[in-house]
Amino acid sequence: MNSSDRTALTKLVKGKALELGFDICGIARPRVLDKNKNILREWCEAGMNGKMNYLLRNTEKRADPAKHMPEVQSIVVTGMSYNSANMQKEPGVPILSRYAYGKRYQDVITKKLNDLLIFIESQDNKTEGQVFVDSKPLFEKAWAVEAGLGWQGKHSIIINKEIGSFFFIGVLMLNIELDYDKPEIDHCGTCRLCIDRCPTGAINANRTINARKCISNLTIENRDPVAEELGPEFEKRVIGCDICQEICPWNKKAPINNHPEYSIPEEVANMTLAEWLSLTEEQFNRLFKESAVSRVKYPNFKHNISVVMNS
Ligand code: B12
Repeated sequence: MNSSDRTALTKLVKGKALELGFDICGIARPRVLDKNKNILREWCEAGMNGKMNYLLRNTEKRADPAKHMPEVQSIVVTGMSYNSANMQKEPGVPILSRYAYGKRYQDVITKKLNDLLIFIESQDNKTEGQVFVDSKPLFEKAWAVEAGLGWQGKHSIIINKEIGSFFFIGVLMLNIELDYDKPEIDHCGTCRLCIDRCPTGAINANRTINARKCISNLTIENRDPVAEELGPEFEKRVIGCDICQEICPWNKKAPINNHPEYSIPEEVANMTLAEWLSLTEEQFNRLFKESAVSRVKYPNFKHNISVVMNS
């Protein structure tokens, strides 16, 4: 492909990504992310990964896109905002993190990236691609930085100048060359609001977090029920946590999105404290079957509600 065809196709790919419902899209040049690999290993050796032992498996593959797709030439990275207009309405109820409001992002984004791939194939029939949404070992945040979507904030989440940090990342590797974007630079400066605001002191000074203390990890990934004595620190966060993102100045001016996929169902938004405390297994299964909440089993969810509300 000559350079003007490549530029034209790049424009089409980015335009199609927006048409499919992504808010931002950039393209990274593949390379081996050795620095990230070393930081990950040191982080796990220091026990910062908590019980997420899977993060130490496949570190070579996590750092090298060619180990997933030997013929990779471009890494398309998308961001889809979940900065939803609708929120929980009743005061004093257990707080859901926004990423658990709507449908599982892995399902939503995988479908959209597959549609994007079909579109690119229709433009160039030699195209092959692979989709990644938290499904295979890959440094998704690092690729978002490489593709110019944002920088890694002190809370370790990617922040974009226009849409803030409440967005999910999706990755599409392609065997064709497109025009590459430049990596984004840091815009946190001396701000340390997220570090100081985290109620459990889970944010390290080197753009990583301590998962053993992170409320998000302890309420979702850690599979064990939350320990009784931790309840008072959790500020009613029962599934995931947005405190480090809510305090971030870049999110104060971020636009609200209208993606119906990530909107909280009215029934959940209106639940009162009494309704949360008497939530039955049938209601839990019905209300949260398509949401990230379903990663937690009903008995643990009930236990976590009582622990965080007893504070
Ligand atoms: C494991 C994981 C978690 C764990 C650990 C979080 C973490 N910070 O690692 C837990 C369960 C706690 C978690 C929580 C959340 N997660 Co999560 N999680 C992941 C996952 C699967 C892997 C992240 C990872 O690689 N961690 C390993 C550590 C070591 O990486 P790291 O902290 O980014 O550290 C890097 C930097 O320190 C960097 N670095 C630091 N200094 C320097 C210097 C140089 C020179 C260089 C080159 C690099 C560098 O190198 C390190 C390695 O890359 C990704 C999906 C994916 N496959 O990438 C989603 C992902 C990061 N999660 C996501 C989300 C939305 C969340 C939550 C907001 C959900 C919630 N509301 O509760 C919270 C946020 C908590 C937080 N502050 O991080 C999104 C983030 C989107 C974004 N805009 O960035 C992702 C990308 C999923 C997705 N596809 O959208 N998550």
